[in-house]
Amino acid sequence: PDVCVMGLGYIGLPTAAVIARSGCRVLGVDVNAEVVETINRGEIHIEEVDLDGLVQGVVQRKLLRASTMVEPADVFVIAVPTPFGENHAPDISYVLAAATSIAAALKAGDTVIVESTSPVGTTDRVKDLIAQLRLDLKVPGVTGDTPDIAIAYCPERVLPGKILEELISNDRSIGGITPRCARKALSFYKRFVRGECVTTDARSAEMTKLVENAFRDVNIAFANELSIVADQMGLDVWEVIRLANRHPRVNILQPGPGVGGHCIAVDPWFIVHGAPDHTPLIRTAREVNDGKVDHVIARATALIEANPTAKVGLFGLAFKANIDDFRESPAKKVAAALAHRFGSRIHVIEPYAATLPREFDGSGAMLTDIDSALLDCEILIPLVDHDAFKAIPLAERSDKLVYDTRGIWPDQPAIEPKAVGLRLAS
Ligand code: SAJ
Repeated sequence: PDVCVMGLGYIGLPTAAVIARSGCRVLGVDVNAEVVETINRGEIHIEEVDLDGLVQGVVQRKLLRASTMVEPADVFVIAVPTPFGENHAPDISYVLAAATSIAAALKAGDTVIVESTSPVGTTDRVKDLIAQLRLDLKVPGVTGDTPDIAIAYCPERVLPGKILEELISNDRSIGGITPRCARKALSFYKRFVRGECVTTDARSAEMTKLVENAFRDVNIAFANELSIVADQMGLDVWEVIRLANRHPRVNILQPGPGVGGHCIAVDPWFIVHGAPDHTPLIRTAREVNDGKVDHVIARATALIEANPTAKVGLFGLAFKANIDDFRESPAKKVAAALAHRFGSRIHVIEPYAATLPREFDGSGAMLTDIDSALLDCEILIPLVDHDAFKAIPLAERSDKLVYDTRGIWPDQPAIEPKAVGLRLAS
């Protein structure tokens, strides 16, 4: 192959497919043999808009193939997960394991690119590891001015649901271990990226990725904190934000039941872990966003307890609007907690789910559709801003008790605080 992509998950598989479509022969490597077989059949194991057709096409044209074993290639792209472990310490063991298997296949002239979101210094660790494993190769930043290989860090910044589009249209930061490494990586990305590719050093590129997601987390935390204050004061936070955003330099994000997904709730911890004494704001933002889940559970519980005969429709389980990804979802956490507390009173509406996730096992809650929920439930609690929920007309919900955690029904009349059991807006 020309290119070897390590890790065939939400980033690796779309990336491998897009590179293959640009005409390169791509080998995708994953430790999971089932994933490898699925892709070699031209099928996919993850959900992403238009990815199935693309993968099927490039597999048929023999441009993409999958394996559990690395093979020699000109460019290696590492797109494996970097979870966090105890005390939110980043775990880069998958990146180092991928680098170890790549090291064995490396030859002079090759380029190694890390794309996995990583704490600052990870690409240096990869470089040192390769230098240690391959004493016969001149490694940039380690041995001499004319290294045999190039090593760079180039984070992705694609939005789930729009991955294929953003992989091509977004600008990229390309951080080399040396400027020459950055130029080498740049020429690779130019093959399939239409956005601007900006070169820098590896550590700055690593930090840039973390900063982007921490920026969003801090701003969402601001909105979530406002919503808790507004609850306490009996104000409509959505109205306040709408009005404040009319200021030409104010742009407050949207409160919700918490922050989900696999990046925004994780990456800020990598910064905190790297500088624990200097990150009170980033740390607090994480805590505010995690704490929002408990606030929503408490408020919903009060409303449900204040109306002991009412059935409850919980709208949405996904971690954000219009996608079928339920992993790390605050909506799912809220819904599962309420399901285990209120059992068969809970009706879950999630057009993107065929069955309730295992977190609901034994709770007695049921999955239903929008129309049945509107017939059966007196309490409605939107947890995700799916378009299908937003489209429910006021006439169908005007007589309901609504706790709108996403602000999807701005025309919904306010309800009497007594009916809501709103003592504990804490
Ligand atoms: N959310 C709110 N209020 C908002 C915006 C988002 O509560 O105003 C919530 C969402 O409902 C969701 C969470 O935040 O639970 C994250 O959603 P998101 O759409 O902000 O981001 P992700 O996780 O889908 O993707 C992010 C993106 N990063 C940024 O926008 C800075 C994406 O560009 C990154 O590539 C991705 O993380 C990643 O892989 O790092």
